[in-house]
Amino acid sequence: MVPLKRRKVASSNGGQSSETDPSKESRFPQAVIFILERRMGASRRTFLAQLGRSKGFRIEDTYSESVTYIISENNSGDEVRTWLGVRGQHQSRPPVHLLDISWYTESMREGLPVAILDRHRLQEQQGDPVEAPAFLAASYACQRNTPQPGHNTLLTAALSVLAESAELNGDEGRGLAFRRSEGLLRSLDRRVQGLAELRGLPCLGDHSRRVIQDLLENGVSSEVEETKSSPRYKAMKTAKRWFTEGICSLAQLETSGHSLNAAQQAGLKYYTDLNQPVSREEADAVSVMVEGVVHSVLPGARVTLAGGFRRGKMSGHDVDFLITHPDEGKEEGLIHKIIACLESRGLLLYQQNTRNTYRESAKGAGRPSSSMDRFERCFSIFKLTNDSSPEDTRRAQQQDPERVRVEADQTGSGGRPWRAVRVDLVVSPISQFAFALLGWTGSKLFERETRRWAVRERSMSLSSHALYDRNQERYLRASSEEEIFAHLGLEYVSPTGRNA
Ligand code: 8GT
Ligand code: MN
Repeated sequence: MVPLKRRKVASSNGGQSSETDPSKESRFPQAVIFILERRMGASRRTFLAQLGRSKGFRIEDTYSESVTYIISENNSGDEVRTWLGVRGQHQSRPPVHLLDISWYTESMREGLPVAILDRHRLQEQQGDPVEAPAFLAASYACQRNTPQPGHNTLLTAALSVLAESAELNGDEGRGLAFRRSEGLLRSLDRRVQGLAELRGLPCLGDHSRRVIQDLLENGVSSEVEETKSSPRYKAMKTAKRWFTEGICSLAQLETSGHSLNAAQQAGLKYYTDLNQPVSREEADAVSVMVEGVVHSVLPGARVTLAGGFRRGKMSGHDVDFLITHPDEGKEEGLIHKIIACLESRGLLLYQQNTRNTYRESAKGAGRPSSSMDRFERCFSIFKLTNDSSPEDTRRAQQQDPERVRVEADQTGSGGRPWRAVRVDLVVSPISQFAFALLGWTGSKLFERETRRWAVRERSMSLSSHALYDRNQERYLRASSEEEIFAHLGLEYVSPTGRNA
C-alpha cells in the first residue's frame, strides 16, 4: 500500500487554514467535515460537498487538524489514517471520527449530523468488510406480505412516479418493471441502508437499482425530480383517470369537437370533486348509505367494502363495494333495485350499470386477455353531503330514510354542502363471492401477480369469477379467500398485506 502524497495543510499555523475560517456560516459548528476523494472520485466529492454546504454543514476542502469528521467511501480506517497522517488522539484537539459515507448521506437526509452508530465507523481492515445482511424476498408479490405504506416510502414513492410516467407514456413493460420494484421494496421489513443489502433480490432491474442508489446516496433522484416537474407528466396524470374511466380530459375536450357520452359529461361536471382523494371517513359514510339501501331492498344481503380501503389505505380514488346474498340467485337483478332506491333518496349524481354476463364454460375460465369482470355492476357518482359522517347517516336512516334525501342535480361548485364521490357497486352470486372479493380487493399488482403465479406455477387460471385447474380440467370451488390461497399453494396474505 503506497501512501498518497500527504497534504500537510496548515499544521504550521495552528490548524487555522483559510478553509476553516470560523466566520463561515455553519449550523453545526462542532462538525467540521472533510470528504476524502480517494475511491470516490472528484465529481462525486464536489457534489456531496456542495450538498452539505447547502444544508448548512461546514465542509473543508483540505484536511487539517480542526477537522472532526473524516468521510470516506470504500476505504478502511488504517488506509485513511495513513493517507491523511491522522495520528492517535491528542488531548489538545477534538476527537476525529473516521466515518463511512453512510453517516454523511443519512445526515444529509436528516438535515443534521446524525448520531454515530457502530455501522458508520470505518472498518479497520480493508478487504474483509462486514457485509450488511441482505434482504430476502420471494419473487411473486402474492407470496409476500406488503403493508401500507411500508418502511421505504422514499424509495417506493420515487419508483411509483417512474412507473406512472412510463404507464402514461404507454410503455407498459417499463411501467410494470418499476411497479414490481416498488412492490418489492414496500414488502421489506426494515429500511434499506445501502444497495448491497439488495443484492440477489428479484424484481429489481438495473434502472431501478440506479434510482435507488441515487436516493440512498443523495436523498434525491434527479430523474424522478425531472419527471415530477415535467409539464407532460403533470398533464397526463390529470387526464389519466378520465381516460381509464371513459371520461376525457378538459384539455382534450377543448381541442376536439367530439360530443360527450353521459359518463364523460358527468365526469366533467364533477371534475374537481372527483380529483380529490376520498378519505376513510367519507368511505365509511358511503358504506353506511349503501348498507342502508341494500338491506332495505333485499334483507339478508351482504355488503363488503373492497378495493384500497379494505387493504387499510387511508384514502382512495373511489369506494368499491361487493354485494351478495347467501341464497344463490337472490342477487339476480339486485343492482336495479339498489339503483332505484339510491335514486329515490337523491343519493346518485350519475350511474351506469351493466348486467352479469359471466358464464362458466366447458373449456374453463381462461380468457386471460380480458381483465374486465362480467358481474352486475354499477359505476356511479354519489352525492355525499358534508354532514354525512358515518354516525349521522346511520342515525338519520334509522329515524326516517326520507330525511337523508338531498336535493339532486345541484351542480354549483364551491361552497355547496355536498361533494361527488366515485363509487363502484359490484353484485356477485355467493358461489363466486370469494373470487370476486380477492379480485376486487387488489392491489392491481397483487392481483396480477396472483394470476401470473396461478398460470405459471400451478397451471390454473384465476379470475374474479372462478379458479380453473387446467390439469384436472375442472373448476375449484372456494367459499373464502383462504381456500383460494390454499388451492393455489400460497400462504394466506391478509388484505392489509396486499399493498404491492
Ligand atoms: P384506489 O385507491 O385508487 O381506488 O385503489 P384501488 O381500490 O386499489 O383500485 P381500484 O381501481 O378501485 O380497483 C380495485 C380492484 O378491483 C383492483 O385491484 C382491480 O384490479 C380490481 N378489479 C377487478 N375487476 C375489475 C374490473 O372489471 N374493473 C376495474 N376497474 N377493477 C377491477 O377485479
Ligand atoms: Mn378503489
